[in-house]
Amino acid sequence: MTFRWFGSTDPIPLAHIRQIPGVHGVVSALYDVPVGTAWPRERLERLGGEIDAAGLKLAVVESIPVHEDIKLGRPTRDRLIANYCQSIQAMGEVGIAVLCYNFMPVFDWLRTDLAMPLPDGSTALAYDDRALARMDLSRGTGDLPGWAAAYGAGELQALLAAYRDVDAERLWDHLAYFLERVVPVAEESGVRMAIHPDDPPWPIFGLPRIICRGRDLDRLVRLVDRPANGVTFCTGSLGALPDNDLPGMARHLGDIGRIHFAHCRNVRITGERQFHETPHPSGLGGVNLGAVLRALRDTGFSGPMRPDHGRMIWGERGRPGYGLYDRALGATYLQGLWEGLST
Ligand code: DNO
Repeated sequence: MTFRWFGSTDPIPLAHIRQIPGVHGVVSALYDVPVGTAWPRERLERLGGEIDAAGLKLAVVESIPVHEDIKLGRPTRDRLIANYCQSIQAMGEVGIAVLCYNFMPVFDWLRTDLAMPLPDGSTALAYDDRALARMDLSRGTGDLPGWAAAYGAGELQALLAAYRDVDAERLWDHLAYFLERVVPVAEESGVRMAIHPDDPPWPIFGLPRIICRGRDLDRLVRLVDRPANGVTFCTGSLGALPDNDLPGMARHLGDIGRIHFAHCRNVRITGERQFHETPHPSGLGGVNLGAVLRALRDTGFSGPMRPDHGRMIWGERGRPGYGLYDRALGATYLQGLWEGLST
């Protein structure tokens, strides 16, 4: 079992993560290396050393962000892909076996409400496509909830304009171009690539999103049909689409050995392109985590797993979705399920 840690700026110290029963691995990244630059091996070593000193192990890098020029297929992509390969080689040298990344244009995961009150007095992340339509992008990403806000107004408008020429099929071409070059390097370096599904799993702001459904994950693994080209099975992202049969998808991808990382959380769909996050247990949301874990176990999954977003409970304040308490409850719940399946 692993737990995400945002490095020295994370309000949760490694010492607290160490006290969550059964959590031995940490999922982290070098957050201050500019996107597109190769990650220095010494920096990764230092991060790994800090985590080792806390009695844990750096198990997964999440993420090395993919530069927009690669997703746009611009001529600069070759240099950027070479840098990406260097970062993967550095991971291999330091002994980190899994890389979680995504191929979402401009925005990573996105919510329209970071603190939706639930009846029990906790708050959760929520998404509603109608609220998204009211969001104002004219001032850049500064006001948007969710992740490292990155673009000023002019820069964002220019990027959105550049994507007008990139529809879903072109984005697939650009993903294939990237993976054809990166997967062989990952394979040689002993690193498994695990693409994160798009979250939410549909186009936003007119930008294509292509990793949303079972058939997309199938197409992804076939783009470069090598064991190192796999997925992060994120139950929350995929679970926001009612026609995604998560246990079936997990079974299929697990059978062919392409699930390299599992993100486990739960969501409740409340309308068309509208959902909110819930506590992890199956009975409290729309995702049957018991059935997903059963599929993972039946197909021999042995990779890292982490509890994904939690609610804010017990008065905790912190990084939306990434508080300590509810994720720790998730970690123990998931281990209970797993133990139940193993006995
Ligand atoms: C959200 C995360 C994502 C994920 C990236 C992977 O909480 O699961 O931001 O880290 O999409 O590249």
